Amino acid sequence: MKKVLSGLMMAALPLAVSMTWAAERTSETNTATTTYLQGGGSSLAGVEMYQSNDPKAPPMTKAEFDASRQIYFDRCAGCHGVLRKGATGKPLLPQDMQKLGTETLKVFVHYGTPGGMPGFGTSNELTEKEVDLMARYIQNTPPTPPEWGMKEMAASWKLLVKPEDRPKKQMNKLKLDNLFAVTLRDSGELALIDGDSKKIVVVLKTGFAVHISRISKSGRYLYTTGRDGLINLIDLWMETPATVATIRTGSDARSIETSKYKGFDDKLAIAGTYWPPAYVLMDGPTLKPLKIMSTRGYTYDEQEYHAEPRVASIVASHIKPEFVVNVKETGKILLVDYSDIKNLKTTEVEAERFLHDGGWDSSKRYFMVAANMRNTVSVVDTKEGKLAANVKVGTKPHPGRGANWPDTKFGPVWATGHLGDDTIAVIGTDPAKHKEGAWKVVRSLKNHGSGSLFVKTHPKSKNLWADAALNPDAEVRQSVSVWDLKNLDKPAEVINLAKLAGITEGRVTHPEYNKAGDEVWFSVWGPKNGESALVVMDDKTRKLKAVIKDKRLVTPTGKFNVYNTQYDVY
Ligand code: DHE
Repeated sequence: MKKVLSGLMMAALPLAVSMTWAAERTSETNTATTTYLQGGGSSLAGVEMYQSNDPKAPPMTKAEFDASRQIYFDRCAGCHGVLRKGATGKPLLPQDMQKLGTETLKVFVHYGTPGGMPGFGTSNELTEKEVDLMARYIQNTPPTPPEWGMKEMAASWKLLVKPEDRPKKQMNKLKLDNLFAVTLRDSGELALIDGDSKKIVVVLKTGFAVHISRISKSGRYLYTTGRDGLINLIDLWMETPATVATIRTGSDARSIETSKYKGFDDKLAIAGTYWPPAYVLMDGPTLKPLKIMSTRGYTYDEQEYHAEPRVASIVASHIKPEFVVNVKETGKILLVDYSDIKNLKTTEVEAERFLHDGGWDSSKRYFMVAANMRNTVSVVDTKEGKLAANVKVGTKPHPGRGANWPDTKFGPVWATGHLGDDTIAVIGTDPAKHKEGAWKVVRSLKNHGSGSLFVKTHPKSKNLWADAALNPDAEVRQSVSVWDLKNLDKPAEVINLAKLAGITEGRVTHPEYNKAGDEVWFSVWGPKNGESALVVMDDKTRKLKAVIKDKRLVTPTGKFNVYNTQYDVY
């Protein structure tokens, strides 16, 4: 904390110098990354919380406090944490903020910091009045959002169609394993699109700033989570697929998964929450909440207590009855054995702090997860239940679920792109037959820019695709790179997909293959009130195959092909 404060103090003096310095040094990529980390904003903004009356803090009226709270949860909580204890951003504890004082804090909020905080005043995201509000707000005690226990969860649970009232067989003619679930982020909806005809089957209402979808082991049920913790369970067998159950698992959430070990097909679901920091095990076909486990605890390294270690990615093992639960701030990976949830056994693996997203290696024994603020990919050996390696990669790795292929030189490999640089790190994943390259970066490919969110390939494909969706340059963020996996020494071909879709605004993101592995779909993620599209590329020829445009496709981002998600094909 001392270090943080002295850093802040140094930057604050003299004020005029610091103002120009901060403005000049805040790089555009940093800003884009920070904006991304703020994401859809926290759904906590609307939750009732109580104002403190710390006599040392500058006074605020209730209206001012409520307005600031809303701004804080929309724009700041993603990085600084709900309780302001720090996450990817610095801690903002009232006693330290009071030492800096309102005028200095206004400079930080207005101009940003060299560490990557955007200038909220210079970018016109906040007015002068709002900057002043925020400078005062962070000197006040952080209000604590309400907890969310079994009582609240059970009260929010809606079983809309009981299992016994659901179809006994598939009632529609859809080719379910080539269906795509597409996140329509800003409308809080999910579009189900037929992968063959490219037609929208249905658009379903989901949670706020809906985030990801996962498929049950049988491929019948689709689960999706909103950032407000609302889970929708969708039955794909109904005449028109529809939501059959919902539940609020918390007030801020990102992850959902279902049991995939044999004998547990469609049995259990698990959701992770940012607030309260926890995961909950649910009955798969109904979403009835069964058990809530808090993730509050001590950081793996310094053994300091952390009050809000958020649950980031969760994956289901295919080789054991286990969920792999990644706890961001404490840097712990929990292997949760769900075979007996009354006597829950959990293996706690020390990995690295700031765990975020990740996926399986091709053998599905090793889970590879980005600890983005530590420039590391942590590898867990789920067979042995221990850390296999912490691999140093580039700046802020962000793989999505990553990409696996048999490399011509290094055998099985897995790759991640980076938010903070323009490289793709290729890591060897076969310690048995390719020991030399195992858990090392064996290749570093050059992407067409920094700000990559997702990479993807398919076992049937000879291509690797990467986006650069957060790049500040429009041409770069609207383009993708594609490499020939048989000749990775050859530079990538760069294709502007937004142009192919005839869209001028927006970013291109999240490659996802169809079941056959001969098409790759990208989202052209336009503004909420503007035009968006999905672009389907012929994977073999790398030529445009289709553009899907529809008024209902509002801000499409993630796409989840049923078969590939069901079997973790990537
Ligand atoms: Fe995501 C996955 C968290 C912003 C699109 N995102 C994930 C996962 C986590 C996460 C923990 C892994 C889930 C899992 O596998 O169980 N995302 C966060 C954030 O905390 C963050 C940075 C800020 C926020 O406030 O939400 C954030 N994410 C975004 C976006 O802005 C993106 C680009 C657009 C959107 O729809 O919101 C976005 N995140 C995605 C997608 C995945 C994802 C498409 C799934 C990737 C996959 O292929 O599995």
